[in-house]
Amino acid sequence: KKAPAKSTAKKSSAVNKVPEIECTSKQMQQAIVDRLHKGLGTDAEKANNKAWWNATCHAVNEVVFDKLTQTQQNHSGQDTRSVNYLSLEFLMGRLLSNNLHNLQLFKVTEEALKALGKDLYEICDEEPDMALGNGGLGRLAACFIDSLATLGYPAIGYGIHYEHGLFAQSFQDGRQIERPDTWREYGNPWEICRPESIQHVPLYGYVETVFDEDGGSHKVWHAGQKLKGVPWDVPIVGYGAKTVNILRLWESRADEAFDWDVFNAGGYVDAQAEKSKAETVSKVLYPNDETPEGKELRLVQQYFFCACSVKDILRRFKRHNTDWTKLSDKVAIQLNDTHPTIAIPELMRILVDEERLDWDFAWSICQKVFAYTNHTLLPEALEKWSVALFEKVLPRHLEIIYEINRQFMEVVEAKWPGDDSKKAKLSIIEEGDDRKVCMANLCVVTAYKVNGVAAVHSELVKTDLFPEYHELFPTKLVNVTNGVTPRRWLKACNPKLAALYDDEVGADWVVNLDKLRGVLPKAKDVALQKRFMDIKKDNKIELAKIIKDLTGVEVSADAIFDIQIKRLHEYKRQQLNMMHILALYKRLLDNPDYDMVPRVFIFGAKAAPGYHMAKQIIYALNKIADKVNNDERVKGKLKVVFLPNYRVSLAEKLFPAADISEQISTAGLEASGTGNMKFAINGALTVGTMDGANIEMAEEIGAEHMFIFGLSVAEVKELKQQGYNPFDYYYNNPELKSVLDWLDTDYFTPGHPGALSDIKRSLLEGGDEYLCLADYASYSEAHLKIDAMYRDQAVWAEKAILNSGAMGKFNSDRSIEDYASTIWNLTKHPIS
Ligand code: B1N
Ligand code: IMP
Repeated sequence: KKAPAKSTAKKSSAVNKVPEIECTSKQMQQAIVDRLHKGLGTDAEKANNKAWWNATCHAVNEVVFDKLTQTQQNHSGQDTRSVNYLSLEFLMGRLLSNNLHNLQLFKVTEEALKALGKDLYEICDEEPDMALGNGGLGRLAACFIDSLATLGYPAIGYGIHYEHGLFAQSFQDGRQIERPDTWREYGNPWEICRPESIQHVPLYGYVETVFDEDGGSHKVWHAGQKLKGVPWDVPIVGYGAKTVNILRLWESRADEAFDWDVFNAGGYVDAQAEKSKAETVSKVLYPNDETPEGKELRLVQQYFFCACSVKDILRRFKRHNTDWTKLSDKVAIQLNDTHPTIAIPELMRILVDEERLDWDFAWSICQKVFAYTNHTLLPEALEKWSVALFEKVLPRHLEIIYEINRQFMEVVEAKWPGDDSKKAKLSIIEEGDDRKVCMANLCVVTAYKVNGVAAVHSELVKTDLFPEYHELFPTKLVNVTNGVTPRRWLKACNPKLAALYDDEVGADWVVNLDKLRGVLPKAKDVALQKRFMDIKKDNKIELAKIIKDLTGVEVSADAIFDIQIKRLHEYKRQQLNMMHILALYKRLLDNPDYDMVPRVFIFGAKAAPGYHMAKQIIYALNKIADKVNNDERVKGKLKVVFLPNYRVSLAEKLFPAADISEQISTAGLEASGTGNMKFAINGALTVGTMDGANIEMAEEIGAEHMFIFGLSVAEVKELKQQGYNPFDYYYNNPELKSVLDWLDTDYFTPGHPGALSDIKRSLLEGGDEYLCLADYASYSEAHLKIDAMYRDQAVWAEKAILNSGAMGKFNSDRSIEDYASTIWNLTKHPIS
C-alpha cells in the first residue's frame, strides 16, 4: 500500500530548516479517498463529515506512524536518556488541525479537501475533544509534550485512558447539568493499542515476611486483586515532524491471569461482576480541579497508572542495562503535582522486594530519579490519604512510606534536635484521630528538584508552603515558569494573525516566539494597526456567530469583548466580575444616558459537580444574563453571555476574539495561570491582579500596557493579618452595597427571592475569603480605564500589538528548555 507522502525530507528554507514532508495536494486527495474506500467502506458520495474526518485522520496517520517508528527506533537504538512525564491529566483537545500544522500539511490538506468539495475547518470541527483533564494543569501537560517533541527531546507522557473525560456541561434554567463525555464512542483514529506491552497490577491483600536462608528476610505482597493495564499510544507530532514521541495511556481490565474463582466462590456471575469492577478503574476522570477527592477509586486510579508506568519504564531500561546505578542516568520521572506520588514507593518496592536491592541503594536511586512540580498553594488542594485506606489498598506501600519517614525523621532530628513541632510539621504521616499520608511531603523528601510554576508562586512555595524543607534542602526548590505552545494557541487557532506575523517577522516565530518582538517598534504604524484590528474584528464576528448559535444572544462585534474563561472557582473570582457587571447594569438603569462603550461580557466555566458555591455563581450569571440581554433600557450597551461546555476547542475560538482578558484571582492564589498567556499572545489586553504569571507578563509587556488592579500578595497578607472585615467595604461603598443587596431580591429570579442570597452571604457573613470586596473599587476603576482607552482605537491597537509582541517568554518551548537544563539534564536527539 502506498503512503500518501514520503517522509524522506527535503530541506526547506522557510522555517528554521525544518524539513518539509513531500506531499502534493493530489496525493493527499488520493490518500483520503483511499481511506474512505478501503478503511471505512464508504465513498465520497455517501460519506458524512464524520467519515471525512476519519478518513483524513487516517491519511495523516500514514505519515505520522512512519515518523513515529523512526523516532522510536532512533531513541531505543541510542538508549537515550528520556523524561517520563507522569500526569493524571492530559487535556489534549482536538488533534487533526494541530497535527496537520506540525506536519506542515495543513495547506495541502485544505486544498485536497477543497478539490473534493469539503472544507477542512468544518471537517476539523467534527473531532470530539480529547478532554482527559480538568483545566490548566492538564492542558499544561499537553503543551509540554508538544514542546518536547518539537524540540527533539526523548520523552514519554504517561496517563490514564479514561473512557469518559471531563463531563459535558449544559444549562437547565440556568443551572449546570453534567452529562458523560463520550469522546471515544465511535473509536479514536489517533491511538494505537499495544497489547504487547500490557502490565499487571496487584492491589489489596496482605504482606508476608519471608525469612531467607542467609538469615535475612524480605517482604512478599500477596495481592487480593489484580488488574491488567492495556496501553494506548497517541503519537505526539513535534513541529516540523522531526520527532514523534508518544503519549501512553493505560486502560484497566480484569486480569485473566488472576485466579478469580479462588476469590469468588460464588462462581461465574460474581466473577463477571468483579471483572466489571476492574474496568471501572479507568472509567472516568474525577471532575475536581484543585479539590482532590479522598475516594478509594481515586487512589486505585493513581496507583494503577503509576504501577503500569514504572514497570514500563523499567522494562525499557532493562532492554539495555543491568547495572542499577545507571537508572538515574537514563531515566527522569517528572511528577505532575502529587497525583502520581505513589510511583515513589512503587519504585522502592520493585527495587527492594523484587530486584532485592539493598534499601539504602534503592533509596539513593529514587532520590536521583524523581522530580516534582507543585501547582497550587490552596490548602484544600494538597492531597492527603487516610492511613486506613492506604493500609487496605496498598499495604506494602504503607510500610515503605513508614520506613522512608522513619529515616527522614532522623534527618530532622539531626537538624533540629529535640524539636517535636518541626517533626510533626515535616512528617510524611500526619498524626491525629484519622492519621493521614501527606503526599506533598513524600514528594519533597524524595525529589531531587521541586518546582513551582511561576516566579511568585515558587517564592511562596519556599516561604509559605515548605519553609522548613527549604532550610533543610536549600537547592531543591526552584522555579520554572509555565508556557503555552504557540502552534496550537496562535498558529492553528488564529490563522489570520499568524499570517500577519509570518509577513512581519518571518515564519519561524512558530518555533521562536521571541521573534514577535519584531513588531514592537512598529506598534504605532497605522497600516500595521489597521491590519491587526481588522483581524481582531473578523475573529469577533466569527465568535458572534458562535454565540448566537449556542445561546441565541445577538452581540455586536463593535462592542468590547470582555472574556473570563477558566474553571469556576471562588479564588478565580468570577463573582467579582459579576459584581462589576451588576454595577454597570445599575448605572445604566439609574441613568439611561450613562456613557459607556458597549460591552459584551463572556464567560465559560465548568464547576466541579459537588462544589455548591461555584454552581450558584454559574446560576447567578445565567440569570443576570437573561435579565440584562432582554432589557431594552440598556440600549444594547451591555450583554452577558455564559457559553455552555467550555472546553479546549471552544477556547480556540475565544482567545483570538478577545479584547479584554480577565485574570482577576486573589493575589497569591493562582499559581501561574496559562489562559492569561493565550489571551495576550492573541492581542487581548489584560485586566488582572499581580498574581501568578501575570506578574511576569507585566515585566515583559510593561505594567503600563495592562490594567493591573487590586491588592498585591504582601497587601493581601497584611490585610488578613489585621483582620479583614468585608462589612467595612459594604457600608462605605454605596454602589457595592446596592449591588449586593440586589442579590437578596427576586429581580433576577422572579418568584424566588433569596435564590442568589447565599452568594451575598458568603461575601459578607462568610468573611469573603477571597477579598472580592476589598478589591472591588480598584477593579471597577480599572474598567473605567478600559472604557476610556477603547475610545481611542489607535492607542488600543498600539497596546494590543505591544502585548502580543512581548509574549515570547511564555512559549512552552522555553519552559521545556528550562526543565531540560535545570531539572532533567536532557539532551536533544532530533531525527534528521
Ligand atoms: O495548574 C496550572 C496553573 O496555571 C494554575 O494556576 C493552577 O491552578 C493549576 C488537583 C489541580 N493547580 N492544581 C491543580 C488540578 C486537578 C486536581 O485534581 C489540583 N491545577 C492547578 C498549571 O500549572
Ligand atoms: P486558566 O485557569 O485561565 O489559566 O486556564 C487554563 C487553561 O486550561 C485554559 O487556557 C484552557 O486551555 C484550559 N481550561 C480551563 N478550564 C477548562 C475547562 O473547563 N475545560 C477545558 N479546558 C479548560
